[in-house]
Amino acid sequence: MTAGVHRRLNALTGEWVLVSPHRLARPWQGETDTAVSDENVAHDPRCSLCPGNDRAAGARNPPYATTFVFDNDYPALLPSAVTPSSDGLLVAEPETGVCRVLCYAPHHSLTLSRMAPAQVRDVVDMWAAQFTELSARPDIAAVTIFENRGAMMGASNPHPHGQVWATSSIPDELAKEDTRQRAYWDAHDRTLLMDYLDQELTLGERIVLENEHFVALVPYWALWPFETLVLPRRVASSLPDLTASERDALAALLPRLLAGYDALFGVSAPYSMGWHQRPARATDAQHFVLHAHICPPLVRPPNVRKFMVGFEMFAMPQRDLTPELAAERLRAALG
Ligand code: H2U
Ligand code: ZN
Repeated sequence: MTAGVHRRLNALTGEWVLVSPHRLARPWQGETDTAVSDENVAHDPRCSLCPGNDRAAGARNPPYATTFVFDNDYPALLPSAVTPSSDGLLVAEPETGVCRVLCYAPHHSLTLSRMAPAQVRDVVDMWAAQFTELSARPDIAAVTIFENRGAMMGASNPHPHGQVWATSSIPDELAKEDTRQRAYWDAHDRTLLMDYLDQELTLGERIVLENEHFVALVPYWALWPFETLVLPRRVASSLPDLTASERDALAALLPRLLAGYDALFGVSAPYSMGWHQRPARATDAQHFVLHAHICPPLVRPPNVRKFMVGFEMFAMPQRDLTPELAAERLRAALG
């Protein structure tokens, strides 16, 4: 059935993606084994995230040795609430929250893809600590941890860093996934993402990388050409739920996967990565499995990007390369 044009259901969101494999009849001309050339600067005196440097708004970073978290100097969310307003169809609600910048390492050019697992473990622990702290606050409903990597994805700085935005409401993307997972639990007494993972592990064709506790796969419903989903093998609804050995497994899998992207594209791969964890105030989260979405914008190495325009903006997402082929190419790049 999946040889011709078809649409696939995103089981996590309930949305559809159009798949047009025949448009890829043209041969693949990309290199898959180009050496990754990237600058290697340990400390950039002009970088606002390097240890010891002044930031744009005047604060100075400490001489940090592992990870470093600071409140975003230009936060999109503020602690103070405005008054709600409602005038017919013109509805506005207050949104409060916290935005922080998460520096992964002191080294200015060390991407996650090139970090040792022990360093990535520090990053995993930092992410988990942010979730623990922020999700415990009475004014926070959701904690979104993400990373924009590379100029193509709008990152303002090559220094390895991500962000956390904690909001007083549950953002739509998380709300959709939470609702779908809860509905599946209510209907089947089973966990949607664990059933999905079982099915994928049985089929194998979309699995990219796996270890004792984590699996990376190109989801059946992937929107971006080489999008992956990183999943634990058991129900854990937030990063703090992970045991030490699960955190180590994640810290081993993540840089390998990202290095696979670097090898596939022949450049330090641009991407956006986002963690979905249970809503902060969830008292029952047995239905929710934490996961990361990693979405590189590239369709072909080294720099041909997939544009989410016309039909995607006004109708639905569409892709040519099948998720199965994308997984095959990523596996090949991983060697
Ligand atoms: P991006 O690279 O994804 O844009 O994230 C960098 C964030 O760092 C961005 O939100 C913040 C920007 O506001 N920032 C500071 O808070 N202080 C600075 O001195 C530079 C950048
Ligand atoms: Zn730097």
